[in-house]
Amino acid sequence: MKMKLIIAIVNNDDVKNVTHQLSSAGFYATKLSTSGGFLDEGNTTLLIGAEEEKVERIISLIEEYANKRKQIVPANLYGEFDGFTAFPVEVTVGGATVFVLDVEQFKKL
Ligand code: 2BA
Repeated sequence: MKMKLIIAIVNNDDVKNVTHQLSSAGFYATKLSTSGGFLDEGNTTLLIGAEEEKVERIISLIEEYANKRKQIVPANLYGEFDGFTAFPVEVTVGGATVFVLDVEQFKKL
């Protein structure tokens, strides 16, 4: 059976809902505390190992429970202006950023 590794970066506000839904549906997930390189705010990276045919279901669960949100960031962080003239700029964050990788071996020892 082909295994995949789903790496999903989820907003901290949504992660409880997402992991609850995943485990209720019988999927395993590992949570890593991470932070975004741009906003420098905490988020959570989920590692989810699953058979290939379950990947779509997992992604749609994540999609359903990870919300898109708008966030105001200083424009100098956004790279448009320098220093004191910075006006806030709105960016859309999430719902989730998802990578799907092939797994060469999966073992529980
Ligand atoms: P952050 O890096 O803190 O990015 C937060 C939000 O800021 C992003 O939301 C996006 O709207 C904006 N943003 C990030 N980098 C930008 C840039 N260079 N120029 C303009 N706007 C930028 P999302 O795209 O939803 O990403 C949410 C979080 O997911 C990111 O937090 C980061 O932790 C992760 N992420 C997103 N894309 C990634 C990638 N290609 N590789 C690794 N991690 C990624």
